[in-house]
Amino acid sequence: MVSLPLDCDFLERTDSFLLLFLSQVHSAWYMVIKCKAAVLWEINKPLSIEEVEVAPPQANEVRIKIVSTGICRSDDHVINGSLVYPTPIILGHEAAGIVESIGEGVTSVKPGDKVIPLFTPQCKQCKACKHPVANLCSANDLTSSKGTLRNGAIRFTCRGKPIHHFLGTSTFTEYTVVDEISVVKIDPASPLEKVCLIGCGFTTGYGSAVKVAKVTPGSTCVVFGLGGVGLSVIIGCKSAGASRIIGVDINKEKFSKAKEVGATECINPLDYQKPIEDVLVEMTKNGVDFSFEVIGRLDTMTAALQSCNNAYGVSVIVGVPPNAQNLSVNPMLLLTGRTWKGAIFGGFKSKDDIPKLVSDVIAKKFKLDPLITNVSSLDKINEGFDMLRSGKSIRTVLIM
Ligand code: CND
Ligand code: ZN
Repeated sequence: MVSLPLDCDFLERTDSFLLLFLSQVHSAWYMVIKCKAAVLWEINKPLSIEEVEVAPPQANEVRIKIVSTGICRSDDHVINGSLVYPTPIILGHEAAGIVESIGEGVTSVKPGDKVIPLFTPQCKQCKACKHPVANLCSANDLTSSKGTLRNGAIRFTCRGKPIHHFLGTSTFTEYTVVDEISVVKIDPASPLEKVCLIGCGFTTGYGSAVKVAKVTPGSTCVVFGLGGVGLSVIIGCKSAGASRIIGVDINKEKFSKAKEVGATECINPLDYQKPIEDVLVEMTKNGVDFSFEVIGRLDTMTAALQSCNNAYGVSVIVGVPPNAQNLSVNPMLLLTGRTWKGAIFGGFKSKDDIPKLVSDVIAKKFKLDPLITNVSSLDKINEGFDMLRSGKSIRTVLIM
């Protein structure tokens, strides 16, 4: 916790009014906060709105008042069991908020700062953080799936039971506690009800195009899956100067929005007799320069790979695949010269890059508005998930 200078010398020098004030502030900092949160007690069940206790932040931890949080398909992957995490758990990883209190040793944020929690942390010490390009900090909880803070701690309790953290963030709650490496200060002018999308969807998609694939001017791209992340890939392809951007989705309701953000054409695999990769190779005379799988299915990952040019195409896996399933591919697909890669969080180094992306939003370099189709409240979170599953929403943002 923030240590106030309550040593003996200080006590003697300080008048009683100031001391009373300081002790009240001090105890407020140590207080457990009771607030509302959406708890997943077990998989394949709706989230339950509960009163939870949020413990104060300990050393190198930060307690955040969440202001807005988006509903991403990765949260749904946990609900349906395709991404495995321990339950009970508080999901949510795409948010913006305000620091409420800080633990001892925290220097990069202070109470009152506007912040974004980071589901991909940046410790700046591990090999990945020190690598010039890599961004998967070894302190991440995606690969370990522990459902705790970095030191194994849990700061949520509900009905007397400890409730797990998700990806070091847990944002479907009015207050959360994160490690300092999992939060970054953003511009005080940030519109918090929108920049939550910088915490996952926009950044993941945009970075997959500009940073991971490194889309080139005049190139042809195909994006499989036109949800919030896929549309953000399209925004990235367009800003990198791609001249042809083909959207692929089995839900044609997604096409108008895809065109609004930059797709030059959209196709539905259900409209064709032959495999969609063959359709794309024909349409583009030997395959696209860059392809992106932004759904999280094994068949579309292979189709995306096969859609790119066999000599120089680059295919990026963005979608999170179902747990414990493997792909079998003919290595010839790669031997001829294709590159197959994937990335978390669009390859961005979170602490370094998020504040810049937020500044770009404030400077109107990108618009997040087309991605936000619904604004709702924490109480209506299950309806928000239903909208995502039925394909009726792109992003629902919950305002807390
Ligand atoms: P969302 O569900 O909004 O979009 C997926 C889209 O795919 C929908 O429009 C579907 O209609 C479409 N679709 C489904 N099946 C098919 C199919 N067979 N062929 C063509 N289209 C299909 O999801 P989202 O945009 O929130 O997330 C997309 C994926 O990205 C998902 O797997 C999520 O978990 C993942 C992701 C990855 C990362 C990362 O860091 N790599 C971060 N966040 C989310
Ligand atoms: Zn996400």
